[in-house]
Amino acid sequence: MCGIVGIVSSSHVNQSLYDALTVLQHRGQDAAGIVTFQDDRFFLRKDNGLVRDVFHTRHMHRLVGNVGIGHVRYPTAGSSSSAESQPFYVNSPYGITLAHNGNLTNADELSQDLFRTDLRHINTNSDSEVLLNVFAHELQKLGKFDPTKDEIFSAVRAVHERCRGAYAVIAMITGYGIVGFRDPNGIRPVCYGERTDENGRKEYMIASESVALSAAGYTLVRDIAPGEAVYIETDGTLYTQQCAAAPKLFPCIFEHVYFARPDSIMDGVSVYKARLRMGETLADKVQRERPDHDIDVVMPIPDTSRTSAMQMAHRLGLKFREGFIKNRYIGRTFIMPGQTMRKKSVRQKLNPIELEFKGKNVMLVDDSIVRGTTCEEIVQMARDAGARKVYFASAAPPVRYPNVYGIDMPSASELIAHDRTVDEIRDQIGADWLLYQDLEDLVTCVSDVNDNIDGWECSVFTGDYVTGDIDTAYLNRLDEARNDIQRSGGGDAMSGDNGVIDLHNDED
Ligand code: PIN
Repeated sequence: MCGIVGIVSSSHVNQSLYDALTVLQHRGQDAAGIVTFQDDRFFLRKDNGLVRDVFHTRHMHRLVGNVGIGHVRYPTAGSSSSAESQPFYVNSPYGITLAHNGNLTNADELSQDLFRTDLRHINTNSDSEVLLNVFAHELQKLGKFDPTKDEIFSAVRAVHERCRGAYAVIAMITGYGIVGFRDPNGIRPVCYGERTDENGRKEYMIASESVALSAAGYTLVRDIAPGEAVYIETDGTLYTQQCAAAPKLFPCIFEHVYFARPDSIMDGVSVYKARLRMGETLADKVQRERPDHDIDVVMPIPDTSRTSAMQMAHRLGLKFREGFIKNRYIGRTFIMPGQTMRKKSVRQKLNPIELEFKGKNVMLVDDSIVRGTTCEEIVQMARDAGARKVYFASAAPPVRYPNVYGIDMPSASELIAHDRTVDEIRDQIGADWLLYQDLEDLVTCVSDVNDNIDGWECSVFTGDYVTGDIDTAYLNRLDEARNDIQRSGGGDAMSGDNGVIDLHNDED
């Protein structure tokens, strides 16, 4: 998962891009980057790390210009090198940079086509570099010195024809402007907003989540429709066009479960409201399953589940208590992602308030159970703190299938719910009762707001992939690639570790 932003303004955009990336930091803490342009030159700074660590004053001073885009990256298997941080750049045509959230499901085939037919070299394992080169190639085919908006839209149309999977994209065409587009199923979110400067000139921001707009004083205009492109020229002129043959809106339901900030509105749906409803439907399930339950207190596992847990407690007429305190300053970590480290770090991240547990039957609420390792630790912590019985509720249904649309879900074998019944999972995590949200309930929680939503991308719960191109062979290949990367410890040809410097990056 990643966060993307693009701005066309009447003044320098460096600070606003930085602020927006900070607001979108929850979408990715692994790497960050900003590119701007002024007088036909672009300026790029990107590296691994949090936004506050990647950009220093000297970088910010160099990021001049009224147009720019930015990216924050979530760590995924095999994308840990700084060379794979975004935005990516190609020099021809025009000098294009691109920030992408999502995952192309046909990246391997496209990469081959780009190399053999389009004569383009891809230097990383990133599908975002593939996507950028497809877009660049389609623009180059037009062979024009000065691209018109219709030509830019026709290049996006060609991207939709060639690329499959999930992609919310913001590209910057040096000297011309920025273009934002969304895959024909609208799986990943992206919206745009506007504000007016003191001289009455319109300024625009495109971003993954509406919270980035509101925090910067932009008013949400709307989400970019599936398949649609928004092109904003350097002078602030905005054009939109539908570029897909048969667009459908199937947003990723997991954004509402976990990824998005609660103060965002996505495709018309308030994330906060959806999470409140998840708490209500969980409470109703408690009443259905155990009308004579003996829960004393409902507790969130901070932070995401807090909204649902609060509403669940309210609906059940029970006490809501903070049983675990999260260390806010654990964010910067030198520990590489991995199962053992993940387990160890739980106790550094969360600490129980014993008096809330002593002798009580506690209902712990989390947003989801993925690998189950965290839950196992947390259940044990609750027992160690003196709980009599430990119940566990997940605001999402069992996660049983890998995600192929840009959420870094482990391979099926690592998912605790894959090939396990709910009772088996309960025993595995050591809880006295395990309660999962029903999928129909989850869908209800995000529905009834926007008639344009054709359905929800729920593949991690159902194994049904909306793009229709995912089969067992694909998932097996994904698994193997993942294992290979984990065995080799990641890395690629342009990582700084190999002594090769990315020429376009504003290094230290
Ligand atoms: C964590 C949100 N949430 C907690 C992410 C843990 C699954 N995990 C998904 C639960 S926070 S596990 O609120 O953003 O801090 O099942 O893989 O162990």
